Amino acid sequence: MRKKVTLITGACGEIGHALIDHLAEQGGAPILTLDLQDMAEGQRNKVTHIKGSITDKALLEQLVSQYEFDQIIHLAALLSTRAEFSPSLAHRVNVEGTLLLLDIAAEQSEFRQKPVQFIFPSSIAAYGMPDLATKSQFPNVKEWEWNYPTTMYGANKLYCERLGIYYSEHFKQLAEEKPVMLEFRSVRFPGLISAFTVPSGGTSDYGPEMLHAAAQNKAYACFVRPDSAIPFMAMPDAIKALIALAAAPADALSQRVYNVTAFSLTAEQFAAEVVRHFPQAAITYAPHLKRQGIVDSWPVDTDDHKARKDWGWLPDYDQQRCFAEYLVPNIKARYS
Ligand code: AKB
Repeated sequence: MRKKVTLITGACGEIGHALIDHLAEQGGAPILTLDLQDMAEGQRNKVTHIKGSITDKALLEQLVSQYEFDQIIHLAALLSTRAEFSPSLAHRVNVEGTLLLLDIAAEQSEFRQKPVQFIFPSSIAAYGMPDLATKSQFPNVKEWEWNYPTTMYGANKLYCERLGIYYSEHFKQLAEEKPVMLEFRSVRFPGLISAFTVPSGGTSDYGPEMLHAAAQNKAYACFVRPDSAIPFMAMPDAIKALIALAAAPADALSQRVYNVTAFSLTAEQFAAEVVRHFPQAAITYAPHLKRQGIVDSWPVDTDDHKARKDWGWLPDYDQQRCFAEYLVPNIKARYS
């Protein structure tokens, strides 16, 4: 008999790192992880780790022959800056990799006559504000507004959301008999900030980068203008959102893709928080025009009232608590 597991792809990334700790502590289903990297030493005993790519169909088929995926938490992706340097690779990983996993989840749902739950983190990159005037005129965007991403990553995320909805609601719609379909649920995250890992390949990275640099007494040149505003969220809240959405009863959900947000900051306000806690921080601004363009296309904040209403979403960390109680003490301990 195949072993029932939760499959986490991209498990060695920032979200994966925090999610594994959380799930292992909860003691739920066994966790199977898949990532191109080796699993961090401190997490190896918490999971069964497979080193490999989500684009490797033969590997995925082999995993299906050994494991029953009750839930797939699909984190693997090339982030927004990295994807601009390798757009076709990004499409292969972010879209084709997701399609392979959706296919597997769809097949498994039919085979076992029970939906596989498919959890997908999307992003504010799914939005594309045409200019700064529009960005400031519409600071709290709803899920279906301004869905005109300017990046490969954002386009990939938006399309994969649609694919997930297709596989959950319309898969094999012309067949005589309606199959048991997978159950797709997605959250659109703002820029995430972790005290324990430093991001790479993203465009919201200037926030966490300036904080981690200050904690190490390193000067930091921020790659966006001081007035650049986007939403951010503490990593524990991101994990909270994924877990709460996964646990919500299906009949409570009025949509499959939900905004979640915590607080919105300009780069200057972010830097002021950093300086408040690390008075020696040396932060300057050296805007990178192209990365600036990406940040300018993302909304100031998102409207997450649907997540609040449908599944009780509420972040634990506002701006003040995020820095004072989560980021600063943990980062200080990390680099001391
Ligand atoms: C990125 O910057 O690409 C990500 C994101 C906002 O999805 N952090």
